Amino acid sequence: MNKTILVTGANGQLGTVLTQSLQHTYGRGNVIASDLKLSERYHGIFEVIDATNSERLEEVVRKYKINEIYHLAAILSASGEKAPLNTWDVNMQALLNVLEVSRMNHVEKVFFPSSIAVFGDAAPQENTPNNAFLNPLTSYGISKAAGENWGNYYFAKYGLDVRSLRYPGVIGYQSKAGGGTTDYAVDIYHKAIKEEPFSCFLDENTTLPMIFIDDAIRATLELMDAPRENIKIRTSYNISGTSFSPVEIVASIRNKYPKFMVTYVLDYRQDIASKWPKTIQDAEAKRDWGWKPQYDLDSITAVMIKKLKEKYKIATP
Ligand code: NAD
Ligand code: AKB
Repeated sequence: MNKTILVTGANGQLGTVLTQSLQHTYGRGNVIASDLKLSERYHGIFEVIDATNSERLEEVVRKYKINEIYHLAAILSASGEKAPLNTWDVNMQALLNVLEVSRMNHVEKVFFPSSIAVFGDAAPQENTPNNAFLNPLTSYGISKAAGENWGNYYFAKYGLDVRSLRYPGVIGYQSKAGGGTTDYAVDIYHKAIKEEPFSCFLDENTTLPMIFIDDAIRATLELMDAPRENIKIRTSYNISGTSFSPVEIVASIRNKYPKFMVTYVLDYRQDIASKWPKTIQDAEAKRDWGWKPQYDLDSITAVMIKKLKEKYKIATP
């Protein structure tokens, strides 16, 4: 059967890259991108959808006979703490709409991105296992933990093929990061290649799990392509890319830009980051669908610098 795919939140950091990748694999005419506003830069079919509006979501699902949804629309951790109840409302309503519209309209598969934000200070911070206790401490993390359980519920009760990954902080050059606690690790490269100083909102020794965008997209597509019977975890899979602290990313960048200046001006995001895992254990993802990351910190730095220089048209001396 032909796939007809809907992506919600397609204008975001992950969505812009994922929709292109899906278009490449399944054809431009089979991928419908959607977000709150039309993206001028998008080439392909685009529908404006507020995912909290279930009628509008259903209208588009029926119009294109959608059979697969990548539900990326969400408010992330740092933006989320500015209006916690609104974050809960948006993130939960949007997900419940996607699950219910899918169930009622013969959508076969749903991808729901979860996050390392589901873990709180009750989980081990090193090698955090898939089944660690979840006590998320942000509204965003609470919505992701609840979302994982709703995905599991729709699979168990209705057989809806919901699959999920707990992404670490995603680092990519194609789009800006969208209001998360890990955003510094994207923004820092933009400053470095323009040879401007960077002000970091996290303490220099705060280690967090991170993943390069190519690894994140490949993990998503590999998870979604795996045979149904291989998917043993219907809440969400831990995936690991690499882990580093601000001082380590600065050192990696200084190999290319020895004069790169960084100051540390901590804010409320430090408190969020300090309760998240430092390293992630992803044995289940490796076992069930063969997950293997390809990028470490220095290879991320090399690609980020090269691609951002191309983007900003900065000549290599
Ligand atoms: P982003 O903030 O860059 O993009 C989210 C998109 O969702 C935005 O374009 C926004 O306009 C849209 N959106 C927000 N509310 C909406 C609504 N009501 N209806 C429709 N669209 C709406 O986020 P991202 O980094 O691309 O993340 C995508 C998904 O992956 C999110 O669910 C996020 O929680 C998850 N995730 C991301 C990361 C990361 O580091 N980027 C890590 C873990 C999990
Ligand atoms: C955030 O920082 O909110 C996201 C995430 C790890 O979920 N990047």
